[in-house]
Amino acid sequence: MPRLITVAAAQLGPIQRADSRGSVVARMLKLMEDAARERADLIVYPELALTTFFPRWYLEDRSQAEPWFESCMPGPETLPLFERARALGMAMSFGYAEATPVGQHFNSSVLVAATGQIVGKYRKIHLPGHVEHDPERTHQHLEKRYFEPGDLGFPVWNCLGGLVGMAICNDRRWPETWRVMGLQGVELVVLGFNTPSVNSQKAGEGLAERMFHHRLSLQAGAYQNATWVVAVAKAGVEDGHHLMGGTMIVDPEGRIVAELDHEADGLLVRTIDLDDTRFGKETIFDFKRHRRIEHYGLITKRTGVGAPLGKGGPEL
Ligand code: ING
Repeated sequence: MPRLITVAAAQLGPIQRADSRGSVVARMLKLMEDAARERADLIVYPELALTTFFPRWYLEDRSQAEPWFESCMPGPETLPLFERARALGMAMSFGYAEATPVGQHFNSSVLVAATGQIVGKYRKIHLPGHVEHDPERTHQHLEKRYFEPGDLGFPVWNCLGGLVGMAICNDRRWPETWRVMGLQGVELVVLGFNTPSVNSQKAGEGLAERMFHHRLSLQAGAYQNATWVVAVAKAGVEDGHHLMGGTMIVDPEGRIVAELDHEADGLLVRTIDLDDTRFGKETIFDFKRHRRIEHYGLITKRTGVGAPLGKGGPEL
């Protein structure tokens, strides 16, 4: 019996620094109505979906970034999203900047059931970029200045009749992200991203290379863990800074089954069968049968590169 769910990847075009949250929520609600017309069970929005990608701006006084953060979820400006999604019987996921009551700051995402209840929260673990202003860079990428590394791990939740996990942007570049969810049996990973189309430290690396690494990361993660992936961009030019598109749906064999080819607000809707993950999980990536954890110790013992293990001669 197939386990079908209709997913809507809801790409957002650019959000300018001067744009109000209300104007962004209105755009998100329009996409939700469009998704409802296509009978979507789940709508997925990008990373930092409520604001411009503010980590590009250096603020001497970090407290000046507070207006970009949500101190409660839902809050007065995001409640309409929860209420409409519940009325439409649609689950949703979106990214936002989270300020906690005890003064922590995370790049977070929520998974909300069709009942309107938050079933899961994820806090971005792999934060790219830097803390202080870097004059060597063509543009700043200050996620390490404004956010702390996530402290919730990479959980997977029972939702929509399957096992759903979340990741955010840079997380997709790290195989550990995928494998930890794979070891929980994940069947669908939803992932928002805001990816600058140029490398601030490598002038020659432009959109084509960025898109290649984006696809490579998603396809590898999907294939090596036999999971569906819905990856959703915030795209376009924000205050002169270009974010790439690349909203796409990847199947458990690592194939890109659908992709948006523009950088505006837009939907990509597909009905996927979570049972399509079974073959990979029961054969080539039957982790219980094939993995050899006795040889993987370095992965959790070492953070950075250390001494090679080879003794410089035949090991036997
Ligand atoms: N953005 C980028 C991303 O990982 C980046 C940062 C781009 C890091 C390219 C390394 C290479 O897609 C976010 N928000 O993580």
